[in-house]
Amino acid sequence: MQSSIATKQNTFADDVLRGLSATPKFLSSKYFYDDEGSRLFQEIMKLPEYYLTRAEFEIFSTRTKEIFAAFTEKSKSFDLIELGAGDGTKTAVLIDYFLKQTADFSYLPIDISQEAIDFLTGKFKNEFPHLSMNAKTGDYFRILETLKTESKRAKIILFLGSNIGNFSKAQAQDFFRQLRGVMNENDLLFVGFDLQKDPRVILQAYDDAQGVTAAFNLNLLTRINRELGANFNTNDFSHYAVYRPVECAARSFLISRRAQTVSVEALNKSFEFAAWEPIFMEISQKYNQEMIGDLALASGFLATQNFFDERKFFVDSLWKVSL
Ligand code: AVI
Repeated sequence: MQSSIATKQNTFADDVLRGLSATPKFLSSKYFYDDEGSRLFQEIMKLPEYYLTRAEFEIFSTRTKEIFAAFTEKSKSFDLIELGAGDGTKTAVLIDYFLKQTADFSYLPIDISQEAIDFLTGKFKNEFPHLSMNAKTGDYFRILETLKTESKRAKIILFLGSNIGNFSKAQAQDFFRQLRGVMNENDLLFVGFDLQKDPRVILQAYDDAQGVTAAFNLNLLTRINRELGANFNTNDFSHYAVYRPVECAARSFLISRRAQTVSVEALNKSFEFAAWEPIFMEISQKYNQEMIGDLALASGFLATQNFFDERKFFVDSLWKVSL
């Protein structure tokens, strides 16, 4: 189960109103993950075109020992904190190894979705009966703020799966700066970035042949229908993905296939769509090593070690707090 990567701020209705009133129109991809959206994302992760999950899993499976050495270099005991933990498949590889090393650590998954946390807790209790686990639901930064003083142990914060890619570069910097603010000197950050590669490979990952990514995007319209009483007809919109190599970003849109009016009961408002008008749905920013180093520096960190998969499709980058 994938969960939302963002923190709770505005309501869904506020954000839909803002996005559909804007020019150009947009909707936030953080709302993709209702039950059906989470199920579709699970399907995406298994698609032949969607290399990201497999590449990061490869890193966790082949570099486990070195990752453990890097995590325990300064502090032998630590809290392993995962932001937006999802189903924990990749983290399970690390946890299994850490437990075998009799490492002194606790696992603290944090998510804004109670459902995601309940699923993960059940799964890990079963898989790792000896794991000390303390799951939390709520706003990342508020929880991390309380942990800053509550726990004396070093924090190792995981932000995996290229979740950072769904932020623009400015939003990513802002997010990391906020994280820096709740971290202590010996804490570490471990971030998964999708890397630049053949643009065709990237584009296919966001425009798969089976149309699962299209369904994943369209599902947000269905969610707006259900939760806000809108009357979107999903057949009147089509998914369109682009990858722009200069900006290193994949973007997805829903295109209105005809001129139409959509009403949203909860907002007491109607929205006009011109024929072929786009709604911007999601950014998936891709990085290179230089961009990662710069982003770390700009947000108060130093990127100290990078773990790549064999094809260099993906990197998990270890960041230290810069003083
Ligand atoms: C969750 N996130 C990292 C995914 C990505 O690759 O940007 C979401 C996704 N969108 C379409 N396919 C997958």
